[in-house]
Amino acid sequence: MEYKNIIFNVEDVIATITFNRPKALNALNADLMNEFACALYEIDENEDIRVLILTGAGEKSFVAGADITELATYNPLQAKFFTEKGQNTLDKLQQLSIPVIAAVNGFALGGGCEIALACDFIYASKKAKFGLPEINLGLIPGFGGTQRLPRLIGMNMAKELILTGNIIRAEDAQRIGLVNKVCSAETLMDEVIKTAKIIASKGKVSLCAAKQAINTGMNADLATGCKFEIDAFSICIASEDAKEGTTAFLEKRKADFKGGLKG
Ligand code: CO8
Repeated sequence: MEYKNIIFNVEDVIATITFNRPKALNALNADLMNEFACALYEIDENEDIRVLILTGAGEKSFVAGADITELATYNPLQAKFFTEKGQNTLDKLQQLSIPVIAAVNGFALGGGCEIALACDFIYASKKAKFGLPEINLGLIPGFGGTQRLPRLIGMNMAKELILTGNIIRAEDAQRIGLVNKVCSAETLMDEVIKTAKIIASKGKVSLCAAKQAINTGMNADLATGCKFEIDAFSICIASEDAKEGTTAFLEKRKADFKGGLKG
């Protein structure tokens, strides 16, 4: 597919999707969402990709939310269709077998914040701002924000952000557990790539298993989560990567994981 509203780049084993409508602060219109969904399927098909990074084009914004010019024209049926479609895409993002890092370089508002919430973790530049300001439009979050935000930062903190529509700075987002690391604007991508490379150097089977075990456990009771962990651990032990990792330790050398899900 030819991408016009995102830039999809793969370098070595790290893929980057850059939301690319800088004049509209990378707001999510229907075309961009379709391209984003296609890119996620492309990534899923590519066994060589180990980590995905999401970021925004321009200096000002990650994603400033759904495109309000489109949103303003929707009737209830269209709103249902587009929220369902958007939620399916963010579910796909969350369930992607590889780890996903959001590099939030500016505004992450509404749907933009919800995309970041569906990533595995968030690094932000000092210039980043987070919020779910839909309440100011007479709306509520529609891409999973009412569900993922309380799971991440706790119910009361999420209620305050969603009910006030307040926009918070990166440092405050880090303080409440929304953001893992705050960097200068100049070093954000270097820091994200550094972490992506550390993750990419691990075995793919164990990366996928760890992510799936955490995701499954967060939506289940402790016993179910632990049971899933037993099964996932048992699958890891049979992989080439586990043979290499344990042998390398015993031979006192650095493991060289070849990766691949067939491993
Ligand atoms: N949609 C469309 N255009 C936008 C958006 C947006 N979300 N955000 C910014 N823009 C446009 C502006 O209209 C402006 O365009 P133009 O230059 O043609 O006038 C350009 O981007 C630059 O924006 P500003 O001049 O406003 O820049 P400022 O620095 O003054 O302000 C803000 C930046 C604070 C980010 C401001 O633009 C703003 O408040 N934007 C809207 C943020 C918002 O409310 N986001 C939530 C949207 S709703 C949502 O995301 C729901 C998700 C689920 C929906 C599911 C249904 C499908």
